[in-house]
Amino acid sequence: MGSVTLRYFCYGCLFTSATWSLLLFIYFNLNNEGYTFSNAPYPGSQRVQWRFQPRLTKDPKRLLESQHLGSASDQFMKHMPKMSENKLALSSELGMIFNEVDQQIRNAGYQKHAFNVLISNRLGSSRDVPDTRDPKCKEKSYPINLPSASIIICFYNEALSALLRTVQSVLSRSPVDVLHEIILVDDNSDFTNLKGELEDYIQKSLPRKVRLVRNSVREGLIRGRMIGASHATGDVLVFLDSHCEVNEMWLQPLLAPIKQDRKTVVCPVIDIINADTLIYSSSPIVRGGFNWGLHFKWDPVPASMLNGPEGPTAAIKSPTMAGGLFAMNRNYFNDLGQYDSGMDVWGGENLELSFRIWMCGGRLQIIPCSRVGHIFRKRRPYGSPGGQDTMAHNSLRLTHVWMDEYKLFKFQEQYFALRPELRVQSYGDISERVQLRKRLNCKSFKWYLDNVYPEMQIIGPNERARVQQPLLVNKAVKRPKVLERGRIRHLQTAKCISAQNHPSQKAGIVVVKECDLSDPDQIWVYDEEHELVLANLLCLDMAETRLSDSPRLMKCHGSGGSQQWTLGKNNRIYQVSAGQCLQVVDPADIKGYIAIAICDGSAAQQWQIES
Ligand code: UD2
Ligand code: MN
Repeated sequence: MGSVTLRYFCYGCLFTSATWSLLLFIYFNLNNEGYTFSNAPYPGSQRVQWRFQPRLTKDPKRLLESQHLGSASDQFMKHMPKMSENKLALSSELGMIFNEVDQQIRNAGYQKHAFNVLISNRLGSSRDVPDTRDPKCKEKSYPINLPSASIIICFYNEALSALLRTVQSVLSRSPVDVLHEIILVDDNSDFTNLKGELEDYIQKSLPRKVRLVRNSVREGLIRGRMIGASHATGDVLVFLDSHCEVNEMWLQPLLAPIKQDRKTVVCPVIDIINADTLIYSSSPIVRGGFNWGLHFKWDPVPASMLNGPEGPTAAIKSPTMAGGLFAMNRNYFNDLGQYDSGMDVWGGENLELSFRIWMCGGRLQIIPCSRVGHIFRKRRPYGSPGGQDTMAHNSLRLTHVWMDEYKLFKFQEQYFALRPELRVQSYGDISERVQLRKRLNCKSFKWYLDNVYPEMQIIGPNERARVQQPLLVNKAVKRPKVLERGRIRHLQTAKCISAQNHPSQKAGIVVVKECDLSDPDQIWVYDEEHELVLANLLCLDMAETRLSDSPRLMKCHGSGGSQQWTLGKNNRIYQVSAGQCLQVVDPADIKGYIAIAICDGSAAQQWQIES
């Protein structure tokens, strides 16, 4: 009797544990597929809101599309040491140089593209980006029957990984039924991977709605976009640069106002993708203006526009657009005269189109609930085929067509004073554009200034322009929070990082010296901006163009880059924008020189912060 009870008891246990195992198995599997922690912050990105996001979409069509991503990122990952995708995303050291190949990719990338291509390649063809929209945007709803969109991306010698990320971000963050097509226009690039490899990728990994058009000669971005537009069949044209990443729900807020009024042209807010770190961060809400040198600039938004009933989600009337990112009804684009095809390569087309929109009966808006990131580079990595200054050529054309009497006493006066040779430079035939202006019955430039851009002060020849707002710079007002405080000891030599001379001396280099526990001038602060501040005075800084120099002390600038360090694994101190690690040059040398070098985990590269 006893043994029977025992037997049934054992069966019971077995059954219960099998049920539990099954339940646990189901739980973990579902969980795996459901949510992963994405958007791990890089150093310096603390101001950005990070969030949990479903990694796999429930929409089968989009699921199919997202499965294609794997192969391309694998290819970009081939120089990466073995790390799981998740670890990589969580790593704050995405730019770390591990070997000569990495160094080469990084150097060639800066030379050819003027941004960190090593990081771009490691990110691969897709990643999550922080949702930078105002929370109120998430409460907005949009009509179901939105016009269909043709996305036009014209590129010249773009880094393949950046181009593919642009395309993949559009594919994964646009509603399938609204996204009519993506037209890539190759403006006769020279780089070989933009030929076969790109074609292969499009064929094998992208849906049919992505098409590639090749220009047989370099046309420049203006005629290039017109060629793209001539192939498009969607209701609305959406232009993007080839190094963008669109954000969550970016498209609907652009299409809705165009659906309501075909003559409304809209721009998203252009978020910042840092050229050195590829960190995606939010831009303040600003609008487009210009100065009399015909350079585009950002202006603050008049407070009255932000305090309306729609609050921070309201469309903002903008006198001009930056140029790269905007949406416009396709027929309206054609009716309004597309672009001036006499303009070459780069520059001025954005102001020309902005003036034309406003003066010929349309309007231009910035839509704060639509956000698109753009890699802002410090220089343009290409020239024009004949070496001409195309910005000057294009500006001459636009001033003669659109600026009436202002071209004489504003633009010419200011511009020609600095560039007298332009007085005699020919700018080609503008008669067609002048006729277009007549045919469209456009208003005067004075009307535009009075009604659209009254903030543009009429400045006399000897008056100086009003102080302008800085461009897209997020400056820290408060000092960032301290994470650690103490001496930084080099483990191998047991010496501490100190100023070679005095810690208040700007541009003075740092070296290792005997640690002196009573010396406050050896105390470093490591803060949440990833700055290393010595004696509460200056920041540890790397001259960006001369990586072979010693690290030095400079005024803290609060914008990362040359002053951004991470205290990483293996006791290393990693310079984020250089992708290298801090080391003592020669442990035996009493001069104690410090430099940055490829991170090899050696004893010379090991440090500890001691409070
Ligand atoms: C800004 C605009 C850009 C354009 C320009 C003025 C933004 C974010 N960007 O400069 O779109 O309006 O001002 O002209 O507002 N490209 C070609 N062929 C060329 C040269 C460039 O296809 O001969 C492509 C290039 O690969 C890129 C796009 O045109 O995708 C814009 O060029 P950019 O990124 O060098 O211009 P950017 O952002 O400095
Ligand atoms: Mn650009």
